[in-house]
Amino acid sequence: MKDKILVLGSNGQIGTELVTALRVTYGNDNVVACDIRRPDYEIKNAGPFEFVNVLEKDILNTIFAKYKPTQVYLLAALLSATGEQNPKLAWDLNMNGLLNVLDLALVYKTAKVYWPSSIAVFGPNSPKNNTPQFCTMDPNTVYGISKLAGERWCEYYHQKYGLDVRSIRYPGLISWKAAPGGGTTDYAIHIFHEALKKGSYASFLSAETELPMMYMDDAIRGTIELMDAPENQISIRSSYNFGGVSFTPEVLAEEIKKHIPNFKLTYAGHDPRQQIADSWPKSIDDSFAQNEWGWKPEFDIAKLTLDMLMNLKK
Ligand code: AKB
Repeated sequence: MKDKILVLGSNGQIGTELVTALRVTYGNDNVVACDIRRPDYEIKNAGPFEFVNVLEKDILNTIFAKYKPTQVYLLAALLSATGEQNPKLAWDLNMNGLLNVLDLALVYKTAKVYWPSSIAVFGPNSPKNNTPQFCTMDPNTVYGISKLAGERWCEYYHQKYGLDVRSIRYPGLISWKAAPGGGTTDYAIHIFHEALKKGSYASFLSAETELPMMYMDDAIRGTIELMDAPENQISIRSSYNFGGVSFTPEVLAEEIKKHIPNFKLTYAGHDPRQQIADSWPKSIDDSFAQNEWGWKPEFDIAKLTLDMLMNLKK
């Protein structure tokens, strides 16, 4: 059967790049971009686009009926920082959006569903260094709580109904094509824009705050590799730990200085995102992803810094 793919939340930081990558493999007409906002010119003109709010189940149903997707990627979500500004909306979107998609995937016999989780599922009592796949998880943001609950739902739909649902716990994602979506890790994108524009950046996280990060090229490749992996290589149906690099604002600033020698990092002062960052891991043990479906990141801090600066300069 020919693949037909829905990407729900296609206009966001991940969706923008995922749609393009999937269209290269599956053909423009077979990847349907869906969002509540009008997409940019490139996405809209390359292939099909539908206005969809994942909370409107009837409309979502008509989209499933129209395309009968073999794969669905659900990316629509509120992230950690914006989630704290509107906790009820974050819970509603992150949870009911997922449940609507899982239900419709069963009705329309969708072969595979992808749903992203996050390092936000960990909390203040999770181990901070090399955080393992299985450990204490006590998230204290509504985003983290919704991601942890979502992971349990994914595993439940797999165990109870046999749905082939796959997931990754993304670290902070660094990219230049689309704007970041309101997360705690967004400083690692703003810093590049400001370095080129002003030669300085006032960070909302303290200089020594270490967090797991990943370049978007790695994240897109890893996501598609997980979706392409044979079913018998996937033992985890909640969500896989997924490692890239780990660094602090200070270490990233040092790397930027190799290209912009006068670059200055300052601290913007108290920000609620610091508390969120302090509750998250510093680094991730992703040995399940490595051993089961061969995950290996390609971008270290030097390579991603060079690529960000080169592309943003253009
Ligand atoms: C955020 O900061 O909220 C996201 C994430 C780590 O899931 N980038």
